Amino acid sequence: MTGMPPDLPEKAETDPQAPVRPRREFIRNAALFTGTVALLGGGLEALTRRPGAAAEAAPGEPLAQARRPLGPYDTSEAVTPYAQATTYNNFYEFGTGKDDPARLAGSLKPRPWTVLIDGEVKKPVRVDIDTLQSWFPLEDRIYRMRCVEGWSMVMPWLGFPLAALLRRIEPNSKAKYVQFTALHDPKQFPGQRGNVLDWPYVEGLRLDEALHPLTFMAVGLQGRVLPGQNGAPLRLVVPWKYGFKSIKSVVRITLTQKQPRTTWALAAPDEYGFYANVNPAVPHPRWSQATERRIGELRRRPTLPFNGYAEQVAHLYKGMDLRRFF
Ligand SMILES: Nc1nc2c(c(=O)[nH]1)N[C@H]1C(S)=C(S)[C@@H](COP(=O)(O)O)O[C@H]1N2
Ligand SMILES: [Mo]
Repeated sequence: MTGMPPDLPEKAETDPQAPVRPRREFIRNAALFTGTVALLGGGLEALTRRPGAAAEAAPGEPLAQARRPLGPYDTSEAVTPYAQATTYNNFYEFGTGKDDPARLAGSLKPRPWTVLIDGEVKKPVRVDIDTLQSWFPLEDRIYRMRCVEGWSMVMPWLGFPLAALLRRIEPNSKAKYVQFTALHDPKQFPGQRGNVLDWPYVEGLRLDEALHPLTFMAVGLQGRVLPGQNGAPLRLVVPWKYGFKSIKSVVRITLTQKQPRTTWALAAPDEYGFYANVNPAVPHPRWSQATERRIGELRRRPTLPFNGYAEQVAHLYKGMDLRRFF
């Protein structure tokens, strides 16, 4: 599928020669701009430390409310309003339009849901999502999210570090990578009735990336149960990589010896790589990565190396040619 433009860039925003953004879009953005209020300062409203709480609530329903100071992994930047974070999405299993996921997410049934954890591990397991969630205290993390298309958001996730799960299932000495597989079910995912991508969506990380404390498995967003359009009931979040690495609706986590195949690298190998670390110095072959538009803002802002997480993660890539490992 070489002719197919993967991760369609927002033409009007990334390509200076594209037609001027439709007026409708402009008005929407202006409204967002004035509506963007920092939810932080005193702390984030939301989140629960009660294991299993997310399982009892319906999607979009508030979880137990709590306030807390910002943690070491949180950004203090203004959180993207929930209405935007849940209506402007990439989730090709529902379709390629930004509004397809929110419109069609009702067909996804996040319960019951089983996750298989297997491969090079000492304790493979097939586990129900509610049981899996109950193994860990739920934490929250306010992360930047940067899509390779050139837009970004600030997302308050609720979930647990992937490292906690990996410690529990114990990778063996052959394990070098982690592969993630999303649900493949055209009955629940209308977009899978076509072949815009090879299904199921797959992603992967090197084991040390997977074990990094920033690498997160989300089950909630902004204090609510994760909505279908954001990857219910379980999605990966890797904040220093382009958004496509953060695979949604995960059903399988497999430890492997070899570098796993990943959906976008398969779809367009000259445009997307396995590592996909956010890097403003390396343009996508068809557009620059130097700047981004934070959803809700009018002006573009500079994109930061590793999406602003260089201090925490740059050491993972010492000695690697970062241009090559896009
Ligand atoms: N299974 C699956 N996961 C996916 C995608 C997808 O199409 N299918 N899109 C990715 C892309 S390109 C981005 S930018 C993020 C968007 O996450 P969000 O909609 O929660 O902001 O999800 C990623 N995870
Ligand atoms: Mo993306």
